[in-house]
Amino acid sequence: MHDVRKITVMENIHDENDHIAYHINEDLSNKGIFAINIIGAPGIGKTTVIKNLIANLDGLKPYVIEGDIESDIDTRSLRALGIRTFQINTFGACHLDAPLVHNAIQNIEFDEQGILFIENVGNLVCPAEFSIGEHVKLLICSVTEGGDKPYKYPLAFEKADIVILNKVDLSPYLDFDEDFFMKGLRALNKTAPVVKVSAKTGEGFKEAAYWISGRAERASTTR
Ligand SMILES: Nc1nc2c(ncn2[C@@H]2O[C@H](COP(=O)(O)OP(=O)(O)OP(=O)(O)O)[C@@H](O)[C@H]2O)c(=O)[nH]1
Ligand SMILES: [Mg+2]
Repeated sequence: MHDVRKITVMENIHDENDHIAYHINEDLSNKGIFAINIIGAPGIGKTTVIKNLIANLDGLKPYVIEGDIESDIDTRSLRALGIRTFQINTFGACHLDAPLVHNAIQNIEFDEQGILFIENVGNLVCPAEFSIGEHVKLLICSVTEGGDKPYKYPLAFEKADIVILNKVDLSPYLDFDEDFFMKGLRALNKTAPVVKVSAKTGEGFKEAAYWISGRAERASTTR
């Protein structure tokens, strides 16, 4: 009996969240903004990857929302590069949800069409459960965390539209089992491209940015 009630409450929370997320997506689409929900564990390289993607997005105006439990460290480092960045602090919550993103977006003036990167709170579990109005989910993994993550944290892998495998410059020093990783990923997700990158050397970012601009263009032509 208790279990039945719990499921009902969670369904209501998700329904309400998805309703708001739908309107965020509609609003951003109307403004010509393509939103990317960036998901990955703490320290996996989310902020560094965002900086590298922006550097490779020829001519597309970038905006960033930084989601953190506390602090504005990442926001300050992005602003120092001249990137328009807005901070959300969840003060305890382990993920962003649609109401939080909706509030933040109300205060952003999108003066040009472009790409909105939303760096979710560093966590491989909860962010995958909540849509925040994004057009695509970009999952960041790294050779430093081991090849077993798709087996242990399946939802994030199942829902990803693209997977970025970061820190490949460190591969020679590690025992990352890429075949095992790919097998686990493909059991959950047959289509998401996997792009290997290094934020240290810059390798792979042209390809990832090309995928983003292609999807953004497709989204704009289907409006
Ligand atoms: N060697 C190497 N280090 C990297 C790479 N990408 C990121 N790092 C380092 O990893 C650390 C964490 O990077 P961040 O971009 O701050 O990671 P994050 O996921 O945004 O971290 P949180 O916001 O705290 O969850 C930093 O010291 C980066 O310099 C990479 O490709 N290679
Ligand atoms: Mg960060």
